[in-house]
Amino acid sequence: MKFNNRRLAAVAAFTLVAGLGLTACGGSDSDGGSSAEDGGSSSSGGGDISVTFLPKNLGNPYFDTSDAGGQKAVEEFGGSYEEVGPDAASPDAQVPFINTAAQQGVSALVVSANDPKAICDALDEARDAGTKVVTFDSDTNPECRDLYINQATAEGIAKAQVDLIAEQIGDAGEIAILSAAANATNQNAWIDLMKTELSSNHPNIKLVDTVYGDDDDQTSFDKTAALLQAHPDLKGIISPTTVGIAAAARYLSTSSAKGTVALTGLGTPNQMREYVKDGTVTAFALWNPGDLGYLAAYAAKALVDGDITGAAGDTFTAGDLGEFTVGDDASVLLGDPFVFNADNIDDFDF
Ligand code: RAM
Repeated sequence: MKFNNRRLAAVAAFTLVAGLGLTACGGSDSDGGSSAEDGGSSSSGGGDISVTFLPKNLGNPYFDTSDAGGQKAVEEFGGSYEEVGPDAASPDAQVPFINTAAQQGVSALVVSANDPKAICDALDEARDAGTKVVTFDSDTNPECRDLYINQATAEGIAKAQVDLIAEQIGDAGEIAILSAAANATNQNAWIDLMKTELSSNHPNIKLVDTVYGDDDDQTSFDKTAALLQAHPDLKGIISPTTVGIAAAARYLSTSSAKGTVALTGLGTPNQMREYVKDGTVTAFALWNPGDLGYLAAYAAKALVDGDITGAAGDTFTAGDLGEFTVGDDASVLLGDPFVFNADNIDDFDF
């Protein structure tokens, strides 16, 4: 994976969300992950620090990109990298992978959680065995990990998506949410805040349904079809998951609802490009998943080295991304969400 560390100050002018610092990322050429169950692994380098990335599930381009960012960081600091994970994003599917990593005595685990509680016992055991635990993307309960790497504030992510749908449907009418797994910490936090934002500032938008595609392409596709059938007056869908929005766009692009039912949410430019170009989607948001994984790997190293403990005010340097400060609840913030549209989508490759 190659990084282009050009800061996209010029592109910021196109965004609906102010103040971003998104880094363009060239290529999503990771090996797509591996499974502890099938004995596969994706390792590199040597060194004293071993870092295992554990995404919600394998086969999701979002995590391919985030974990490739992690691999780049681990290679920079001379550690050894591995990615493992389950096929399905279900609450406790990650437990065997956590147990294996603990038995292997890895220095750090970097995890995106499918459930805030279901993996906590396994993480506690790993930490007792000396493994540092960093959550990224989707957190556990704070007591289950050493540090959480947050892609953007939950409030900012929620508002960006509500602003987009409001703009696309004239701030009035029925909308639905197509989410990821029902227990996903990140999506559930964003959905709660989207509801607050809708009721505070968009009285004429009515959220009529929330459905769950489990971050599975086919399930998300089917749930989109069912939503349209159940709500004939639907004017828009927000899908706060890269898997969901891509599946929904694929469904809409060949349906009679194309162009009449708006779709926005969180997507990767490479998955959404054709749907922006064919008019199915106008604009959607995200951050740079590669930067998120890169930051998480450097945070793991800082914990392992004892440079930080997760206390508020701790600082560490994350390679090319520069210095970061630990905030409340032992969390570190990457930056702001970014809005992609027809004017800028070709500037991105991830
Ligand atoms: C999916 C996953 C991930 C989320 C993105 C936006 O890839 O659910 O956790 O952050 O969407």
